[in-house]
Amino acid sequence: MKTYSTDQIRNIALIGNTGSGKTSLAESMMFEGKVIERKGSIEGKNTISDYTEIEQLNQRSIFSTVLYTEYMDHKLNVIDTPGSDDFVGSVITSMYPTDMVVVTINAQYGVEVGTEIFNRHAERLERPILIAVNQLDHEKANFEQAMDSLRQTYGTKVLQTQYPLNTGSLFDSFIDVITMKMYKFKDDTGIREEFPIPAEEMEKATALHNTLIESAAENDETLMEKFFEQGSLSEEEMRKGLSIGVRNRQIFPVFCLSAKKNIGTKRLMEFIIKIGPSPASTPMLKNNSKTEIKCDAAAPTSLFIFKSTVEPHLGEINYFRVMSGKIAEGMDLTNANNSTKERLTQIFAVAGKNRTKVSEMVAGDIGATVKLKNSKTNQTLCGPGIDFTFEPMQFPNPKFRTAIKPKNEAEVEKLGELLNRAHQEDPTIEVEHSKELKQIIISGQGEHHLNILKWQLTNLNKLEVEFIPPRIPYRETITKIAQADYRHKKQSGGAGQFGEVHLVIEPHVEGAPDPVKYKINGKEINLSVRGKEEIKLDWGGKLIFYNCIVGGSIDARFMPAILKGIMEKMEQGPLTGSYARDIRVAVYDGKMHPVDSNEISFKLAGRNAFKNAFKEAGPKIMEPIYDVEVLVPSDRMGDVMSDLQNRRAIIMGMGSTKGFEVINAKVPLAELNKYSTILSSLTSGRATYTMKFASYEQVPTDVQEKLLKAYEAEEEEE
Ligand SMILES: Nc1nc2c(ncn2[C@@H]2O[C@H](COP(=O)(O)OP(=O)(O)OP(=O)(O)O)[C@@H](O)[C@H]2O)c(=O)[nH]1
Ligand SMILES: [Mg+2]
Repeated sequence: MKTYSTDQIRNIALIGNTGSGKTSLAESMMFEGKVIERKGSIEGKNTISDYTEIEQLNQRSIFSTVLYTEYMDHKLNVIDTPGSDDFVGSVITSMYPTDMVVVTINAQYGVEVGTEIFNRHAERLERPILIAVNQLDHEKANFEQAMDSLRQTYGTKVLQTQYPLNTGSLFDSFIDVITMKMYKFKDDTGIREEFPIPAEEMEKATALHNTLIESAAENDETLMEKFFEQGSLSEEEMRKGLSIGVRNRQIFPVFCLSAKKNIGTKRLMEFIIKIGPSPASTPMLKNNSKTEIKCDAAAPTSLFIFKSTVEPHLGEINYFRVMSGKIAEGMDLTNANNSTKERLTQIFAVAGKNRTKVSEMVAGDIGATVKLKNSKTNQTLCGPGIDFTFEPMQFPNPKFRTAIKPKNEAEVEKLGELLNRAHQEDPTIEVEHSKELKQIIISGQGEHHLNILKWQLTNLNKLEVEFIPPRIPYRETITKIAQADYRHKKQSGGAGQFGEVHLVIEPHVEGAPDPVKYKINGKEINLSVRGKEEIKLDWGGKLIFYNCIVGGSIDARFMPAILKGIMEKMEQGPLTGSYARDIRVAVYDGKMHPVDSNEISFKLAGRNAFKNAFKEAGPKIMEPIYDVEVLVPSDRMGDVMSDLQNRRAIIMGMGSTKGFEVINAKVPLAELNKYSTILSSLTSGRATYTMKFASYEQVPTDVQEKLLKAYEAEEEEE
């Protein structure tokens, strides 16, 4: 393959609802660019993009696939993405290295929930948008209805550049109002004939053409002046205006397509090449000193790795975008995130599982390499003279969690390694080896997402695993003041043990003054604070420890042991064994024995005094509460609301955006188990949500009772 210069490269990501035809469109593009000789199909399980076994089994994309095609002396890098919200991670990693997204719309349904979800990410990443209304050959295709839904979602930015002359199984021609021609296609060969616009279409085509010229003019002052003077623009001026409008996200042009019959693919590619942004013209990732690195082939070399995976028989493969400069086979680079020296022993242009070796690549191009020692997704490789990293890609919070264990206990280490790798390949899979819950917790974007992981572990890694309900990380705290004394005494042969601790505990409130005096059960306890330790707990909240010993009733050297005993109980709370938080303790008196007192004795005395006081101090279980935002079509609002109310949700607000209702609520994590699956079935997959940890709150009394009973039963079992 020849080396393409920066301005001969275009990078696009195909995004859209599942089933809209992204993979089929990619296939059609590869076919038109002659990267493949024969066009595969989803049903034939032979597309170049969906080449993995699991994708062919499911007949849908699960991973993003890097592809390219060559057309009009340009290299078009195309990343095909999955359309299910469960795989949003791959959609995001595909948008970062590309300069524009092509949103595919199923002409039967118009804008769908997936369109909406991924559009939000495109908006956040400020990616220009082209819209491909696909499947116009489908019997139920309805172009006008699809256009209406597009206008509802994207507003006046939607700009029609084409319209079909017939839809359904006979679909074979459309009018293009940029070139002002009619294109007619033969069978599904992609071969097209050009005709003048038929007389009966002239009025409609001219009106759309004029709208298009006006929109093009609006993006540039000189063009606007020209337009007012002459009432029109030359073809070149129109292209310039469109190009600016597309790049600035002011214009979202719409194209007519049948990926299946190869209709419209070439016109779409021509537009991308002639009008779409070149890699040098769009703002890219910023580096760690917040400067935007210009996509300039003459600058020093930098690469950003946006995807790492393991391919059978090949090992780890890293996909990158050349952010600046040039790379050549054999080049030495440094990983700026971890200082590892890396060599690009081979560089590939990639089309699915087919890799073509190339000798060099310039800024803006997308490729892959193998055999890097210590580099992965989100890291930057730099050539001589520079040393910076690009800002890492951001992913949404997980929304489905489960505990996982190997069927065979002995394989727990292997599971750990494989999960670690899964996270590296897909950063939206999060893994936590929870000491607290005594479980391995994995989280992802949905049940389907994690079931795919399970399938891979079982079938590709030959590791049988089970999903079990995840425990909830409860916390314990107290609500009032309590006092306790505890004497630890042991006299069984040899040296004895003796320690006695008197303490008061009370809820910790941020900013409260140090305690001076307590009145408990009519008894007054005066304190004089000698020492204060403020411990920020790893699991959230604080423990404040006051040393208020006067007159040497306990030696200062025993205080750390007392604190240690208390910390042991903080780590395994007296109610349910969960972590305790937000408590302050004042140790104000005690007793020592001249011979038998030692650290162990005081640790035990401190621990038990704390435990006894805790039980008297109105102890409460706290549970994690999440901020949940649900995006739901209006007609399903009622079902979703009443389901939320059954989950102890507190509704914080409601609103609507672009045809969807938005519900904001606070919901206990314990009630969110499998929520993504349930929401999906309540709304036929048309709703989505995000969740984010908000705070710990006390559980209601009935829930506390249940938890206490469950813990007792568990203790007895052990
Ligand atoms: N009639 C018709 N069917 C199409 C067309 N494009 C795709 N399809 C069919 O629609 C289904 C989904 O196509 P895909 O290309 O897998 O859609 P996708 O957007 O990649 O879907 P995901 O990978 O699940 O996100 C398949 O059965 C295709 O054969 C088209 O232009 N016309
Ligand atoms: Mg697909």
